[in-house]
Amino acid sequence: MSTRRKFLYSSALGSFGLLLTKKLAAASGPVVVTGHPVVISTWDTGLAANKGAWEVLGRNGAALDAVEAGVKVTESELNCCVGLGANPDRDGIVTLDASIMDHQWNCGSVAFLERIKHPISVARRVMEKTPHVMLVGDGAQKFAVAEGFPLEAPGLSDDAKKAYEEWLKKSEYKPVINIEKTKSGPSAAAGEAGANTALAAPARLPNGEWNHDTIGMVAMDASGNLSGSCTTSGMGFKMRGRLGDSPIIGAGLFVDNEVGAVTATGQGEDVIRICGSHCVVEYMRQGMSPEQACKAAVERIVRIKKEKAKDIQVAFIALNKKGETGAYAIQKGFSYALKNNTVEKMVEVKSYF
Ligand code: SD4
Repeated sequence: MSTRRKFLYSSALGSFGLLLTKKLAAASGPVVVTGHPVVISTWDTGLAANKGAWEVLGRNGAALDAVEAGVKVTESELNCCVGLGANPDRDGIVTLDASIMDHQWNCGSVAFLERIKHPISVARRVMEKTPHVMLVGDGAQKFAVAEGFPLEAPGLSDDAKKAYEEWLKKSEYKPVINIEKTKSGPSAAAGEAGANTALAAPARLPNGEWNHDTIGMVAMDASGNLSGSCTTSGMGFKMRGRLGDSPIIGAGLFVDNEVGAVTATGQGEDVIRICGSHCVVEYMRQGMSPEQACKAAVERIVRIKKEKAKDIQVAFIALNKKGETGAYAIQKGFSYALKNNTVEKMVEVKSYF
């Protein structure tokens, strides 16, 4: 074969090979990183929760088991915003929301659930034992009891009782006129509920902290599979029956095992309106890094909310298939907890403001 013919032959083979490689890559999906488990979760409480998750991930357990075990740690703690010790709604009753999703698009959630200590585990039972994705209120509680979850005594933790009494006093709660809205600024309302002061929950708690917190956790196990969980009591002193984003798959939590896993915290109404966690996953699918994707979703909320964005906090945390993590928030002060084989730390998160 002449040199020129050899060259043409080998470059044709080369192109064919390249084409084949590309096709195979497309058919088999993204690179799967194995052997490097990682877990991230929202806020400081995430450190202890990650430890719980690591008991599973560290012995090569499944991400799904890890994200359930991890957030159960927070549900068991006395906490303003997660579990039965948390702040109640404005009628003085604690109602809990939770969701869970695995690496095969299986998902389950509970909302408006009372007197059950581990809503995340009930969400998992909904996912695994019913043909449904979501159970709420009495139905969710009945299901939980039938599944053997103890019905805890009604009532508030001492801390929540104090906070509620304080809130009632300061806010001069009345069903129609809600004075804390004026204290917290005109955009302190729970989303578009702002049109009606009676529907607004305070943007800040009596101690000045943002009135929201939750634990959201996403993890990748040693096999490279992703899962996520999210559990909360929602906004303190919320209108009775109010649901946030946390129990809504695609809003407070979304896992796509081909792309990444995302969870949200903050003012749920504004996460819901852009299907926040799903939105971040889709940005990552388009090639953005976890942080870029979270930032793009935050910017979308800020664009929608305009001036009102100054008074709300929303943050996303994200994990992609390479095990890379990132986050972004509207306001300063948000951080997430990260744990892998070599690192265990809090990560300060960049913000829009
Ligand atoms: C919610 N995102 O219910 C949840 C919890 C939270 O503000 O952080 N509340 O909206």
